[in-house]
Amino acid sequence: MKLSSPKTIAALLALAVAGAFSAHAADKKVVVGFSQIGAESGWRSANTDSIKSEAAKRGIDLKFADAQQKQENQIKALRSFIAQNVDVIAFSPVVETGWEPVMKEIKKAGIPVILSDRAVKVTDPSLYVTFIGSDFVEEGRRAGNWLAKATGGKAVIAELVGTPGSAPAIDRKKGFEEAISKFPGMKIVKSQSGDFTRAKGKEVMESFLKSPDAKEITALFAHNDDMALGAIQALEEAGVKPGKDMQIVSIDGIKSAFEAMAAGKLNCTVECNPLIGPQLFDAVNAVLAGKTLPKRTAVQEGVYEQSQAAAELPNRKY
Ligand code: GZL
Repeated sequence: MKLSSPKTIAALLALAVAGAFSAHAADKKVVVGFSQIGAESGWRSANTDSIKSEAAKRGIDLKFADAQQKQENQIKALRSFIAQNVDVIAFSPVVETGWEPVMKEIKKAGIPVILSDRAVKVTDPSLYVTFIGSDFVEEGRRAGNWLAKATGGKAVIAELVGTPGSAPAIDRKKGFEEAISKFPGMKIVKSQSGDFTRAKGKEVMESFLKSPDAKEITALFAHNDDMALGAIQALEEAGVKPGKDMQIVSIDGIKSAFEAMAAGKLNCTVECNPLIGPQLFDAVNAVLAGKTLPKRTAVQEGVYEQSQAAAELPNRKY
């Protein structure tokens, strides 16, 4: 092909222009819009820290919006990200449903979506590229299996449920009930939402303790550590020894849960890893590089009980 021919020059020109306007010219900062649920728990704060610090480390321009646990605030934030024409949108959906319309608007704007921490129920899976988060059903199963082992399959259980309609609340309950269904001597006699907060967890536990059959309760399953810690406070104020008079199992694995286990007030916490910032921005880079991603990116986590608490405490990053 002759370099001076008009055809060659046109081709070379087109290549040069394409390079200049490539999806991401090397010098342009990647802009990510992130809608976070709120700051309702120690887990959530650690999750936010992980996302913000990783974005800063990678020089990402992060537009961060805190929704104070309200879906309408998340939807407003998502629409503002469309208006700002960010490169990628990521969010942690406070509940599973009600996202289809705004996610269709995002798709129409040609902006890829990554789900962080919690999943959504949509009819069209092409509305998001990947979901990075834990297997909440397995977390519930692990909590149920631990309690069955600790109580010899006999427990009258009170349950503090997470945010109604949220993926972790629905799935942790499902996994826990599946695990204890194998033991006729284990039954849930009280179940109410504490909305994943310490304050509500305390309030609901106080109401459980006022009920006529309170004395029958031998175990507590809390969908997160913050509600368990609130319940522990309520138990102590009522003269009940948490971790001794009542076996308590919760989920998240935050530092305060390890401190409560070391003090003998909590019996087990099932880890739910909030430190997904690195995985999130790896996915952002992959999406912008045009790579295909698995629909689901799992997060690794374990189970910790009292005997391990003191040794594990110094290693806890959140
Ligand atoms: C779980 C996360 C839950 C935590 C709570 O991935 O969505 O929300 O378990 C938090 O502590 O509020």
